[in-house]
Amino acid sequence: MSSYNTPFPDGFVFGVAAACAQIEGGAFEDGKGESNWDRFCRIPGKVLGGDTLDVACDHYHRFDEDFALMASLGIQHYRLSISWPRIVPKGDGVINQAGLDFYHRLFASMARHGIKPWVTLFHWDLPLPLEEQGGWRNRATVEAFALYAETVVREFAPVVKDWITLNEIRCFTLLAYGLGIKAPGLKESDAVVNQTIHHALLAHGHAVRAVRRHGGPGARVGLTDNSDVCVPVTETPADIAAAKAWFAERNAHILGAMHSGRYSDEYLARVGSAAPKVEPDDFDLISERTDFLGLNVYTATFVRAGRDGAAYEQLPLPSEYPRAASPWLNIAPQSIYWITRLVHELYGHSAIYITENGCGYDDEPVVNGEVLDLHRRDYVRNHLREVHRAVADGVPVHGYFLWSFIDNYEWEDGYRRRFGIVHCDFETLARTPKLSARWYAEVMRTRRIV
Ligand code: GBH
Repeated sequence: MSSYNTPFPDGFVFGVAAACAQIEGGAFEDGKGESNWDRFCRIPGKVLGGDTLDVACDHYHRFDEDFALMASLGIQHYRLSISWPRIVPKGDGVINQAGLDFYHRLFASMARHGIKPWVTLFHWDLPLPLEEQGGWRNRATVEAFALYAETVVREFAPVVKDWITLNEIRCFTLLAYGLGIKAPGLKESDAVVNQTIHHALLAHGHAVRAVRRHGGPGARVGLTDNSDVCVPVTETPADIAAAKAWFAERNAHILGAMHSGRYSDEYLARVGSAAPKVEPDDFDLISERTDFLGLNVYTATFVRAGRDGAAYEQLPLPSEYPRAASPWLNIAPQSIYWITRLVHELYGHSAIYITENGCGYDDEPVVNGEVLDLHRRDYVRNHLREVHRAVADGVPVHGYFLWSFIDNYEWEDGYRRRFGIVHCDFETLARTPKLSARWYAEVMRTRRIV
């Protein structure tokens, strides 16, 4: 039983998240190489308004100010990512010392402000030369990533303890090479897409090994997945069983493969001749033990018990179902309860972190120095209540990172779509904490849903 206003357990982590390409800017500074996204955003029609990542929130030059703002809100945990093209500009073995120096300054500033880093090694920005050699379609990218991961983990092991290997495999494989929405914007066959996913899983395994070998005492590592999430229409055994069957099937190629050390027979039968090519020992790497699982949760599909022996029935969402400005973002707070519970039941994880949860809107003006984003306050509050319920039910959810700290470059939606709890004026680059930031500060301070 969850009484929503009891405190979260000691040790439960509250934080905020962002990613390098989306906030840093400084896209060509200090030796940074061009990335797949630096190129993609310049192809007419690919990104709303032709927005580029060149300046973004200018976090590259303003991180000290940003960490001071975080500290003033009581934020003690920040999930960020490191830019591969800053560290290895050409994707080969040549390291850019100025890139490493930048992150040393950044981590030092975080330490001064009492903020703990949770570092993602890859959040979609790939050195362009690797993209030009096939990107994630090419197994050589896996080797290049292994080298990069090892370099970064070795370098920052003294100051970073919590590592996330990759962010959202689906987004830089299926959406990038299959649906063509994200860089490099291709529409390849299912076979090619499945191969990119296999390569991503291998890259994940290499990063796990890099942390084991070079992370030092206390280092931990996990994947951040954007699993397909479902909610049982009623919380009855029949609908819950249907949700579980749907979840296992829809996540067979990533979470299923990682946790069982093979592609399941059902998955292989489903993809048929589009199955990925697997080399001997691949699954030793893919199924390396991790310390936690990160989950990004935004939206859900409703599922109920199937008729005539079907394992489930997936319901279409009616047009009137509540959603954020992002058309894909249907607001179903129970999603966060069900994903954590199903992941725990299916794969036996003992530590789960919500590494992203949040909502994007277009019209959030600053009026008299304030942004009254009650819609976001409600979104986060309703999701946190479901996290609280999961914790009360014994699901090992150990933390929650709100996406995002600040309005930023929302990939193909450019700067129009705002996910931040801090408003960014993209003309003046002025920061204004929104009402949701003040509200979340109070949650973090009291460790209760206020
Ligand atoms: C996350 O992705 C990212 O990690 C983060 O960088 C991003 O800013 C944030 O969320 C907000 O979007 O196939 O057309 O229906 C979110 C995950 C976004 C995945 C939209 C699926 C659906 C596109 N998703 N997407 S579509």
